[in-house]
Amino acid sequence: MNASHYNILVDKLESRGIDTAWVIDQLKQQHIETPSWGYGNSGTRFKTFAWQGAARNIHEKLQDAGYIHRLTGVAPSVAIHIPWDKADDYDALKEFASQQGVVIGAVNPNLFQDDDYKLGSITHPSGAVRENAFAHMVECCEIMAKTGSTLLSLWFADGTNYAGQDSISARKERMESALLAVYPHMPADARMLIEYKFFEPAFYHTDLADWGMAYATALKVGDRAQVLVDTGHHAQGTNIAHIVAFLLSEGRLGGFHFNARRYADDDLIVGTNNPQELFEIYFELVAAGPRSKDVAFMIDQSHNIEPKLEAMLLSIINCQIAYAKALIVDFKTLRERQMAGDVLGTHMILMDAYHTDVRPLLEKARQEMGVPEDPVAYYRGDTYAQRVASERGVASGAGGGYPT
Ligand code: PSV
Ligand code: MN
Repeated sequence: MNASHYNILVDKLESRGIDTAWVIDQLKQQHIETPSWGYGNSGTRFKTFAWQGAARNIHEKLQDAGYIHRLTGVAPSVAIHIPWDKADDYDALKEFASQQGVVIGAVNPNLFQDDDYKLGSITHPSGAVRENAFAHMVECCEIMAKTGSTLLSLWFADGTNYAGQDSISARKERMESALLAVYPHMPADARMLIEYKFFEPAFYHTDLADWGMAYATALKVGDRAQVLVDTGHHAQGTNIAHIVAFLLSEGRLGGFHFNARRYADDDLIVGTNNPQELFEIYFELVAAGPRSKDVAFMIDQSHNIEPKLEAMLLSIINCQIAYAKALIVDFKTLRERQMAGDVLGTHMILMDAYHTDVRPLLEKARQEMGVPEDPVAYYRGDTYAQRVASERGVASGAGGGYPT
């Protein structure tokens, strides 16, 4: 760590009344969950390029996740997707995860890959298909209990392709009644996260197309039902920070799926083409204070041409940078200028934090956590990736995730 860079930054922050020790402490407590499917091969509908060393099963995914956590200190949990990550013995899986230094995080039922789900899952016109989808969600609640997970993370590919294909209002009612029925199956302390997406794979309407629909549904389902914001699931130009502020104020922001997008649900490395948007989101989270304490921060990305472990590291680091910038906002002066109606003065306070190089703060936090100060440099100098490449070779299938 460059001590003079760090000291100059600390002086600047302290002169504005920002407590650097508090900032470092917050950075050490940051928690970013990585997705099991980000460690396996995945691709687009055109091609999946197999990656040498990509994890082939849940054990290898947990092993990789453990490595990422050792390098960053802030990624101690892993989201799983069922049946991609199905195990015979969940006690053993939990134990294996803990040996890797991680825990099982959100459980994601897969309600989109079976042939039966062509016309939907819990909103399907056929009661028999709806029953199967419901049973799968209950199975996931049981897996939560066995693995110690407290998050049931729900995303539905349900929707229609053509006007008139099915009754939109009937589907809405099917959705609500299924979620109401699943809710009591969750472990007592668990939360249901309801994710929305405005299109894809359905192209006329999606049953939960936006945050408002997910929010209205959560209100009906119960106190522990909340909205999950996937940053790739909005139309161009949507102000995600506003959605975040609104849901936080309502106590219904359950969590995030972070990724970057330019066109559709691109699932690219977090913060690569939207660093300011990511900062604005973190600013709202910090501004909300204790109201954001239970928000689950998860990454949901799929790597097609990029090295998976390095991609995951970059996403985590970009979340750390955005958070650090939000933590150093001079909130006191900001509030004063807001009250004075100083339109550009307020904006400049925010942008000053955004333009600050916060990397010395992160280096300090990493030093105190006992992890490499520069995780990417460490990874590049380490043999882990080569070792797993030679041990695992090239998986023939998608390894859990997306079809080849
Ligand atoms: C859908 O696009 C999604 O964002 C959901 O979260 C799924 O669970 C995930 O991607 C993986 O397919
Ligand atoms: Mn998602």
